[in-house]
Amino acid sequence: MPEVMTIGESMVMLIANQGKALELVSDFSRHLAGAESNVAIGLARLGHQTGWISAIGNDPFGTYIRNTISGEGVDTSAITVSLVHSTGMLVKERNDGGDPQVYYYRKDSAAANFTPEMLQESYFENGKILHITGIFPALSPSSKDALFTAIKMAKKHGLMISFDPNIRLKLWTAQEAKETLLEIAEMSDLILPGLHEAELLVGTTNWEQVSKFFHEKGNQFVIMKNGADGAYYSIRERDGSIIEGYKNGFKVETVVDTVGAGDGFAVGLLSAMREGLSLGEAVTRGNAIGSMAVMVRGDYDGYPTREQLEAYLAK
Ligand code: KDG
Repeated sequence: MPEVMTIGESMVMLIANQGKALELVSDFSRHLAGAESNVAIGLARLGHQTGWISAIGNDPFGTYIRNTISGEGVDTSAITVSLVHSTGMLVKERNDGGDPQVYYYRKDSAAANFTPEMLQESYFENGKILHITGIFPALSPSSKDALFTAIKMAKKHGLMISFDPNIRLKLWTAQEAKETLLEIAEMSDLILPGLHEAELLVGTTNWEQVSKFFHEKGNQFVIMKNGADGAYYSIRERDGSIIEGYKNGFKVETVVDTVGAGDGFAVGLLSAMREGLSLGEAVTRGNAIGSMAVMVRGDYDGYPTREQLEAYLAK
């Protein structure tokens, strides 16, 4: 049974091979996208046992997604195959060095029709961490219900809840996002917003105010990602004392595509925490894998194996 599990939607991602307006592009490469499966894949590459809970369509893209994720060593036994709804899709423009525009074709997808009844509580029995993001609850009322049910099941079995808000304003309004994500934050042990996400959720990027806000909501660990520059971190100990710090980011010569960097950060952070490293060391590993992710085009193509990570850190 997996030690770290995630729940979310993965999609076939078509990335433009030509750097021009998407309506003029005729050549695309096929990849896999999905914040939560990115994290499961990254952790599996580092030797951790991971599982991905989701629904896919009974179609070739669904088969591609399942085969790719299980081929990376992630447990896919908790996937539901829908006979009614299709696998979602994402098209991404080519924008070298920047944040590319993405277009979703995922409304009413199999994952958007995921219901709480598709969860098996026994799957959480021997787990240690449930990693979730703010994307899945934005898909539909039933995926939101399922996410809340998964959190409750995981908490019942003592799993740590790790929460990346991953705000996607193409899926819901800022107000809807804020309301739901703050509810999820209250149920989480660890929260890792980016700077802009902290601003939307807390109304400020002031680190002291952000960490205080989430500690008061019950988060033991608060990490605020500051993009290529690094990340703040804070732990609230049982006696109420706070340990905090900042770790600088890694310098990258050429940024190819920033998508997947935040999930790479989560891979580094969670893997190191599972291996007993301090939170500061875990944040450094998060920064390292985040920087490896931006050097390549696919979301997770740059995530390292253990040997690659060690070689990168040694440089
Ligand atoms: O974090 C990377 C994701 O944004 C990307 O893989 C697509 O999951 C995705 C989404 O829903 O935006």
